[in-house]
Amino acid sequence: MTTTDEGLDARYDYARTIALEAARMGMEYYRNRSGLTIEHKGSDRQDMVSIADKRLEEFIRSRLAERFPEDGFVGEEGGTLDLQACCLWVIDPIDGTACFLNGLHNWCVSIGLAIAGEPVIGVIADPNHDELFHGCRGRGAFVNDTPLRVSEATHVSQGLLGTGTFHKEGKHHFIPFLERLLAEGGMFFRNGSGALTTAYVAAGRLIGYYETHLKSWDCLAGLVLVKEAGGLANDFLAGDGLLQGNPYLVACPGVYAQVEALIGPSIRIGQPERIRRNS
Ligand code: 2AM
Ligand code: CA
Ligand code: CA
Ligand code: CA
Repeated sequence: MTTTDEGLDARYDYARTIALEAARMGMEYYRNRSGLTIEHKGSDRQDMVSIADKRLEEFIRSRLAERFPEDGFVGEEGGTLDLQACCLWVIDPIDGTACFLNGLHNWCVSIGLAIAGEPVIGVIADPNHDELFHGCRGRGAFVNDTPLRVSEATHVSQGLLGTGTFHKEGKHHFIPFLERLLAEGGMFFRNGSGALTTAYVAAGRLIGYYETHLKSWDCLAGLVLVKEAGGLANDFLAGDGLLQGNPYLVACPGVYAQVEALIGPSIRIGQPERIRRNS
């Protein structure tokens, strides 16, 4: 890692500023969403995008490039820039687009930073609930100014598990997984935003979160929060996870292994990274 503490501080501060600005822009579009033209990505009618996603990504990308021209960038709507850069921003301008376009409040702006391939900064701005989730490796994770801590649950029956799937990937595994979860006395939660669901795991509101497949812009920022809040995560960035995505599991330490067992061997979830706990 070549970035100094000063460089990290500057990026952490700036990411929070940009996320709040982008979230304010997002709210303008959200209030006027009836005027937005909705496009569909591919053949999945649930997979939507509008000019709001594209404009917010352009905004975030240009603001980052102004301040940190040497950094690389991966965004859901705009593709990639300089993947070899040591500091790589991984952003989702609107995570929860289907909610956004349907008038549901579960959407956010997600900005993550990986340094030398490791997630180190995570910022998730939820303007509908005035919540700014943020964390930086070794410095803890917070919602606004309140420190985050994962749940103390030791069994899936003791809380709610975030989960979800796409039509095209993993759907055959998903229903059997839900059946096993319910049989154990567990309960599922889906809000349509991978970033917010991950932030809720960090906050202890959910005991964990499993998706059959996520993209890095859905969860890289959130991974920092979960790790800093004492949670476990699978090796999501293994292989070509950064660009192609992977199965995804984050959970509090007390239920991680149980959820992994419920997922079963047909989905390769990978080893959890051992996470240091803040005291
Ligand atoms: P998005 O709103 O940025 O596209 C996990 O559910 C993630 O997948 C969400 O964060 C959401 O990100 C995306 N998503 C949800 N439903 C989807 C669908 N039907 N097709 C593609 N992406 C979807
Ligand atoms: Ca997303
Ligand atoms: Ca998105
Ligand atoms: Ca999308």
